[in-house]
Amino acid sequence: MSKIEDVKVLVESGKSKKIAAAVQEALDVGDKAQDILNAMVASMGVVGDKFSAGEIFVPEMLIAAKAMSKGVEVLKTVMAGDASSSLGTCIMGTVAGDLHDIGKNLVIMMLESSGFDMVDLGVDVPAEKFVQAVKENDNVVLVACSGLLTTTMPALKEAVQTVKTVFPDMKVIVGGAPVTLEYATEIGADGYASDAGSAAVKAKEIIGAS
Ligand code: B1M
Repeated sequence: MSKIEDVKVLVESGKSKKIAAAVQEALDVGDKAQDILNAMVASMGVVGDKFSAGEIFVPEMLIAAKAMSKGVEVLKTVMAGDASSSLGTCIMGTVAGDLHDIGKNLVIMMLESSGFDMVDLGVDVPAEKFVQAVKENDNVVLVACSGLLTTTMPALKEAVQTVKTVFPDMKVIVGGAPVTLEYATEIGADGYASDAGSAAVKAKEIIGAS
C-alpha cells in the first residue's frame, strides 16, 4: 500500500496516534503535501457517506475528525506560505449551532499563508461575536464564515447581515459544503469559495489585493 493510502486508511479508521508519523512518512517518500491533504479530505467524504448509510455513528465521525486534524498539523509546517507583508486582519469562525471546524482550519491555513493575519473565533460563533471581533481587532479587512450544516445556513445569513448592518463596508466571505454561490449572493456576502485554496484567491480578490 502506498504511504498516501496508509494515511487514508488511518483517517477513515480514526487512528489519531499513528497519523502524524504516517503523514511524515508520506512526505519523506516524496508525496506532495497537497496530495496528502486531498486524500484526507476524500477520507472524510467516505466517513460522511458511511454516516449517511448508518454504518457508523457520531463518535466514529469524531475520531476520524481528530485523526485528520492531527495529520493537518504535520502538513501545516510544510504548507505554510512565506507571505512577507500583511494584507490585513481576517476574522474567521464557524457559525452558531455548528461544531465542524476542519474546513475552517484549512481555510485559516490558506489565508494565513496568503498574507492575512487570522483571528480564529472557533466554532458555534454567534453573529454578534463576529461584530465584536471586528471592533476589538486592528485593521480588519475581511470576515470569513464557515457553515457545514443545511440547518446552520440561516446562521450564516444572520452572521453576514449582522456584520453588514454594523459595518456596511466590511467584506464578508462565506463557504462550507452546503453553501453555493447563489446562496452567498442571496444573503449579501461579497464572496464565496468551495474550498480552502479558492477561498484564499477569492479573499484577496474581494479586498482588492489580487
Ligand atoms: Co458532521 N455532518 N454532524 N460531524 N460531519 C456532515 C457535515 C454531514 C454531511 C455528514 C453526512 O450526513 N453525510 C452531515 C450534514 C448534512 C447536512 O446538513 N447537509 C453532518 C451531520 C448531520 C452532523 C450532525 C447533525 C450529526 C448528529 O449529531 N446526528 C452533527 C452536528 C453537530 C453540530 O455541528 N451542531 C455532526 C457532528 C459532527 C462531528 C462533531 C462528529 C464531526 C466534526 C468534528 C470537527 O469538525 N472537529 C463531524 C464530521 C467529521 C463530519 C464529516 C464526516 C466531515 C466534515 C469534514 O471535516 N470534512 C461530514 C461529511 C462530509 O464532509 N462529507 C459531516 C472535511 C473538510 C476539509 O471539508 O468541512 O467541507 P469541509 O470544508 C471544505 C469546504 O466545505 C470549504 O473548504 C474546506 C476545505 O476545502 N469550506 C470553506 C469550509 N468552510 C469554508 C469557508 C469559506 C470557504 C470555503 O469561506 C469563508
